[in-house]
Amino acid sequence: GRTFEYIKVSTPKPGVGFIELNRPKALNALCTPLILELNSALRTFQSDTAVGAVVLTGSERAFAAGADIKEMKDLSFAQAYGNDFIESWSDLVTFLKKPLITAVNGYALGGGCELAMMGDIMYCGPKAVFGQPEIKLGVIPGAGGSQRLTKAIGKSRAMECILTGDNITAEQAGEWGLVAKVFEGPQECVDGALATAEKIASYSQIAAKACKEVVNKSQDLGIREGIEFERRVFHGLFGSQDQKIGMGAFAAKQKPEWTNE
Ligand code: CO8
Repeated sequence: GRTFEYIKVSTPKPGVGFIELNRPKALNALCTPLILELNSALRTFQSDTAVGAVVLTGSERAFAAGADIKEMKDLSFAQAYGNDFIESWSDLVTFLKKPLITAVNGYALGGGCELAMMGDIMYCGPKAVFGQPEIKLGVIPGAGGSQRLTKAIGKSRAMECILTGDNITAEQAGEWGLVAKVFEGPQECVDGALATAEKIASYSQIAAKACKEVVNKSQDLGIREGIEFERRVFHGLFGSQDQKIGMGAFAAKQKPEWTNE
């Protein structure tokens, strides 16, 4: 495969794509070339039929300490708006149809917190630190933080975090449901993410894709429309081979052999 400068890419378990942010000198600050590499790796995993789920992590010290402040400090409004600065970030969530687990250790600040929240499932280690410190730089979250953090932990807590720039601890993240699980150590967190990804990848990719799609719809639709959407997708799955295989295997007391069709 391709070699990257700012990320490490591997497939450590069956069906699992693994990306480690690797810009240690800048605490994985998200410079444009890093984001382009990340997009490229995710695109490759998206089209690789052997990959059923993806894990994204950083280092023990930092998931990512934010967008690269040195890169953006001299941007003018015309450059930021005119060139749609950071618009390519949103690619990350819109094109990846496979489940993405983000495993956070150390700093996940600003754009780093926003990137972590783009994960379908978030896990963290005991020393994870989440925050949206943009107000200290004279700006605001720019890659979805105000929306995703508010959905995740509620308005009052999100306002407090975003208006003060104060950090959220791993313990708070666990209590408030920002993350699905807080692990005992950084390695346990990454291993836990890989194990969950392996489990997801052992199922029909068609079913996993549909699960992700319907849960994500709950973020955009009202409850009645969301339930109708879910039912249509559920009905649609009766057109898949994997529905016949999965239910047939249950009835025959056998293990299903998915075809992803
Ligand atoms: N950008 C650029 N360089 C960074 C960043 C960053 N976000 N964070 C850390 N670095 C660099 C430091 O400059 C330093 O480099 P050098 O050794 O050359 O001086 C190196 O990483 C190590 O950092 P520190 O020496 O500061 O390490 P400490 O352990 O003392 O502190 C902190 C760690 C607390 C994480 C500290 O580095 C810090 O506060 N970093 C900035 C955090 C921050 O403000 N993040 C938000 C950035 S704004 C943002 O993300 C907006 C998102 C909007 C959308 C996306 C736009 C692209």
